[in-house]
Formats: sequence, structure tokens, C-alpha cells
Amino acid sequence: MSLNKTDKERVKAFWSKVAGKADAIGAESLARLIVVYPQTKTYFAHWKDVSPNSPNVTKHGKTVMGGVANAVDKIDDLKGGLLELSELHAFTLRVDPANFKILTHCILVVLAAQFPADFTPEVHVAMDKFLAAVARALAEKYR
Ligand code: HEG
Repeated sequence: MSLNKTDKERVKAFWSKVAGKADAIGAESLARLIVVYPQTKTYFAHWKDVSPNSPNVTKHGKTVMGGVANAVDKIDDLKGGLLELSELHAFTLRVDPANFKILTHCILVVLAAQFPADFTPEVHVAMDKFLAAVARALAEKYR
């Protein structure tokens, strides 16, 4: 399931096309996370408004996509590159790592929905592998 050279090239090429829309991708991904998997709202209970298109949700979508952009840069060493973020989620935020797969699934759905022409089956498999690797790297510090 690890990314081969071709997968990495496809991820980078696709990302370079969509990176300019990262905020919109993040906003829709977070909104879908909250609507489709409402149990995830428990982590955002300290926000004023957890409804799908609220400012907090939109802002956090942007933050998450900053993490994804960083992961694209660190694609050759995701575990090292995402170490601090993994520690933050594990020890400070205490996010159940099952939620990483749920959010990365939402991101994949949004990429397909927002970029139907670029989201070929080859891009689909490369992005699926990449996002799964990101979820694994984020779960790295849990034990
Ligand atoms: Mg997390 C903060 C990235 C999944 C809940 N998340 C953050 C931050 C980043 C990030 C970059 C800011 C870190 C900082 O302040 O230094 N998150 C990130 C990625 C992914 C992810 C890349 C998976 C692809 N986060 C995730 C999931 C949940 C969650 C699944 C819960 C369902 N994140 C969470 C919370 C915060 C962050 C509660 C703190 C936000 C706040 O308090 O406003």
C-alpha cells in the first residue's frame, strides 16, 4: 500500500493543479465531516458554531489543508514530516485516530467532486494511497 514513484509524481502533479483551491477543498471536507459523521463534532465543542458553513469550520478546513500541503512536501518521509502534528493530535488534542481515515475519506470525495476532469482513476488511486499514508503517519505517535 505504500506509494511508488509514479504515485508520488501523480500526487504532486494533481496537487499542483488543486493547491490554489485548497481553502475551498478544506471547507467542504470539514463541512462534510461534520454532516456525514456528526460524532466528530465532539472535538470541536469549544467552537462558537459547529454548523457546516460556519467561520470556525471554514477556517479549520484551511488549517487542515495546510497540513495536507505540508504532507505533499514531505511525501518521501511522512512519518518524520508529520511527527509534531501526530504528537499534537495524540497527546494534546486526543483525537481518536479512526477519525483520520474518516476525514481523509471526505477529502478524497471532495477532490473527486470539485475536480472531476483531473480526478482520473490513476489520480484516484494515487491520492487514496497518499491520504491513507497521511492518516497512518498522523496515528504514528499514539503508541
Ligand atoms: Mg487536526 C488542529 C491538521 C485531522 C481535530 N489539525 C490541527 C492543526 C493542523 C491539523 C495543521 C493545527 C495545528 C497547530 O495548531 O499547530 N488534522 C490535520 C490534518 C488531519 C487532521 C492534516 C488529517 C488529514 N484533526 C483531524 C481530525 C480531527 C481533528 C480527524 C477530529 C475529528 N485538529 C483537530 C482539532 C484541532 C486540530 C480539534 C485544534 C483546533 C482548534 O482548537 O481550533
